[in-house]
Amino acid sequence: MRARAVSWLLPWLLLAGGSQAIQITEFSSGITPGAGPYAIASGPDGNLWFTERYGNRIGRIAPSGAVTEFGAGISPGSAPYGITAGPDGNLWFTEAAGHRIGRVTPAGAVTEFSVGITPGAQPLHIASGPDGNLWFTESLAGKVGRITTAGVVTEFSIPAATPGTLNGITTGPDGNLWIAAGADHLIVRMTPVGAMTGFDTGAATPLHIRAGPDGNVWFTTGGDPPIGRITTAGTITMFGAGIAAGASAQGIAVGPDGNLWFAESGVDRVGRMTIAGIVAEFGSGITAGGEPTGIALGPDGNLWFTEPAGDRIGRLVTGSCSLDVDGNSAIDALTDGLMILRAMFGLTGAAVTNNALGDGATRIDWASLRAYMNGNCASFFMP
Ligand SMILES: [Ca+2]
Repeated sequence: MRARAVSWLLPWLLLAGGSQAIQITEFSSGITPGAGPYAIASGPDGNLWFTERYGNRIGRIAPSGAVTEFGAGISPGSAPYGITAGPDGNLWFTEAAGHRIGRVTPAGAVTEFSVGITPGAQPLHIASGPDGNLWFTESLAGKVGRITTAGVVTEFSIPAATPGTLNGITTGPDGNLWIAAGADHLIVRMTPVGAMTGFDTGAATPLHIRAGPDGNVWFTTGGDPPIGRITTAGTITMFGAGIAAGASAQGIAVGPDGNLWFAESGVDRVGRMTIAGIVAEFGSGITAGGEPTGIALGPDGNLWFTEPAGDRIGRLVTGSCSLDVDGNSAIDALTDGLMILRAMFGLTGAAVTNNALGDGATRIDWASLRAYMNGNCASFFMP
């Protein structure tokens, strides 16, 4: 009888739960003022890792928002810049002013590598390659570097590159490296053995670059139009509709919803764009002047972004609302449905959860259930 009563309610709940609630939260506790968090990447340890460009450290932020900073082993004045997870279970980062590559273990132990890197090369962005190595741009040297997880560096010259033009790098869906050569107005496709092809972007100056969810490669320009798409055959399309003037699009990532998400440092927003080019921008919850720059999909299914000018890290919940409120990977009327029903009747605490948690539930008390529903399903359950 009870099962039937809950069953008729669920279709309504499904409809009610369809609304999307984008929620942004900022974290600053534990980040040294002036640190300038810049790039951010998801680590293999369930945390996110970010560079502190001016703080000369690497930061780690847990999905709970707890920050730990690591500075030991990083030479003074190194200016950590790009960061990515390596295939070896460590994080790898560039030192833009130290002209080195750094490796940090999930425990925070840093090793620096400089042998084989052109003096003054200014390494900027770094990506995990299709070949088990790390690849990075050397902005001032006009080269792309490859470093093995053992620290052996090989450099490849980009013939067209003028000093200061190489920015982002990513592994494309085609198993090649894709490189943003900003002031040269080029996207360079490079095979893992160093064969290069350049594609003219016209007036656009490619900055950050990421493989998209659609088999293409997407990039930001920092200018106007802010977003570009390049097919693996080299056909380029630019997108600007719906993006605020002066957005200065920076980091770009693929969200849990299959959309592209990008940081807009000029207008303190995060933008969302479908692969068809439909844009929405979100600024509520971002402190003015923070200048969102780096962005990554976290291990918790949320998007995380840096605010270099505000010394903050932001978390954006895309609002994917699942009725699996107890988090056991199953939507069930007699557990999830019953608890939602009890909460809607105004019950709280154990009166919600008693005899209603599913086997293997990961949210096992009212506080975590309430936080999940309020954060993801646009509900407003009180304590
Ligand atoms: Ca469940």
